[in-house]
Amino acid sequence: MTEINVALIGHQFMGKAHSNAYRQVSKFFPGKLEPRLKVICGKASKEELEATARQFGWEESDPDWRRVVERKDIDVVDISTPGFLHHPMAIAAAEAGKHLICEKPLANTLAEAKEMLRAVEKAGVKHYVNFNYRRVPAVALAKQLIADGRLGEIYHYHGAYLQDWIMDPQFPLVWRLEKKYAGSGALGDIGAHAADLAQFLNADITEVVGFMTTFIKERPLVDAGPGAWGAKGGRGKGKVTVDDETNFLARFKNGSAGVFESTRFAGGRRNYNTLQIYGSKGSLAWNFERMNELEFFDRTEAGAEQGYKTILATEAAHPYVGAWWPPGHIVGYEHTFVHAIHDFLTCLEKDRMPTPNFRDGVKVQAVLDAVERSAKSRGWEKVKGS
Ligand code: SOE
Repeated sequence: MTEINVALIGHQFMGKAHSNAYRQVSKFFPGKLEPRLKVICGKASKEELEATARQFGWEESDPDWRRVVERKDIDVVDISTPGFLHHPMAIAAAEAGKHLICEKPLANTLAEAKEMLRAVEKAGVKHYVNFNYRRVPAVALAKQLIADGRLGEIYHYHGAYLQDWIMDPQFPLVWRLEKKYAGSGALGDIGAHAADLAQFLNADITEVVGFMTTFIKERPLVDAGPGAWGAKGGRGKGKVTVDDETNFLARFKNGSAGVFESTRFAGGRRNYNTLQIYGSKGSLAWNFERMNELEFFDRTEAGAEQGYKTILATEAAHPYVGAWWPPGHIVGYEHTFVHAIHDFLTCLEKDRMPTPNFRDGVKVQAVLDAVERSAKSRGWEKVKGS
């Protein structure tokens, strides 16, 4: 067993999900490499950071990320921070020769994403961007069915990722609602997942036309404490500078047509990440809120038997699930992070490049960039890739 020393930057939601994955991976996916939780960084008081380190089993904590990425004893740097920090942290870590894991979207702009890709390729390190929904077993099964030709020629791809967590006008101005921290709103946060899944399952997106809406244009300022980015003290309201929703149409390289929607104003949809794919021989549908189920319509079946069937993707033959539980014992959101860390460690062990990596991250960023250009030009825009 060889230990891989990890430094995690980010101690909130994603920091907790990644910490859990590092703790679990070797228990369920034992391999030659085992992550060692060396140090956690974050924007927090010393006490809060130390408490998070103890809670999730990190050996040390350090508020100074620049000091940490330079440490000689660190092999992997995991960037789980708000988007505006991805670029400086990834460049510094790559220049220090560290393998990189970075939360999605890769960056806040296409230019930043391209610089990050150049830095990791120049450094010759492994790099992964955490579009974790690719590692839902039902989605990995969908990929297998498509690769086996079970859908035939693809005509349509629909990607709708709906949430509702900021519908209350009293919800404060957090960092995700400010462009300088998040880059964009629904588009970059959840539309990025929809774009990555589409390019993973179907084909590259070549051109788009879209529009973006901000329904609530200012929100209460709150002091969310030392651990939160974007927190503003005092009273009054601040301007929302990102989209609350984005819709766009897309053309794919394989000639199929795409429809995309990402919003945080779909009441009742808590994390409703969905896709539908329609081909000449079959169709697929998937909804994260029923993440273990894949709807499959086989158009080649005899007429009387034609219809959607629900595949419960928990059989040992389905990707990843055999490492967890017997058939029917479903898995959850946190398992996708464990699958990602397992695959990343396997790539380190076998000297392979993980997927999706920063090159895939740039391809998603190029789609987001084209959508934002279209929202301004009000016309079709080409996706300017890597
Ligand atoms: C908020 O929209 C969020 O936490 C996203 O940032 C994650 O990528 C998604 O998995 C869940 O929702």
